[in-house]
Amino acid sequence: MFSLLSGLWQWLLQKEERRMVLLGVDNAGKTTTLEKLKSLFGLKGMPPERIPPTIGFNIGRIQIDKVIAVFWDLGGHSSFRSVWHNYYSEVQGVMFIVDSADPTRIEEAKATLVEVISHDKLQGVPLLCLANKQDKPEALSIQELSRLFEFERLFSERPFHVHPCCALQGQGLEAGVRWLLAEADKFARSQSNLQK
Ligand code: G3D
Repeated sequence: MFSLLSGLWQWLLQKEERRMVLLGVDNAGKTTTLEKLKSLFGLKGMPPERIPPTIGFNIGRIQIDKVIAVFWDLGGHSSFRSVWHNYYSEVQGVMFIVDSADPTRIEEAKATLVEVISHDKLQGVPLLCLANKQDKPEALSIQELSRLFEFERLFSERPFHVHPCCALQGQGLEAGVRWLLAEADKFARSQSNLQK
């Protein structure tokens, strides 16, 4: 009887886990986003002035309502991008960060994004594009970014959302991540139904 009750209790407390990769070219703001997300959801994030450039990768586990969201921030430098695909089969969501205020790297960011979404293992996986650094006066608007990235053409076959944010201050992050988590959850459930 005790083991039955204890099993039931553990089942009630058990939290589902959803895994997501945080991608984007270097300097887009991935690590700042991860650290800010940790502090928005009750963990101790690192202050922006102490964030070192990402060598290798960072992991963040955040509890959002009853779900544990695990974020893998894979380094964005071109030498790290070749290993991103090793993580694709494990994830239920992609968060792609763009520096909206750096027009010189938009083409590189777009080419990187196209390569990511073309990968077999990411077919149908929901994608959130965060248009970061919206606090900067020169930041491109969502409309301008959508035109340059051709989002409408690229994302007809998966859940996709582009959201403005300022990772430094945190604006826009919570709404964006909640959208992604809800879609990642739907995706995970559809995958587990397929396996039954
Ligand atoms: P990365 O992990 O994608 O390589 P980082 O990028 O998170 O290391 O951020 C790169 C730089 O962009 C950092 O500045 C960081 O403070 C800045 N940054 C990140 N998000 C924002 C934002 O929303 N607004 C502004 N204005 N800056 C941002 P430094 O000076 O440390 O290189």
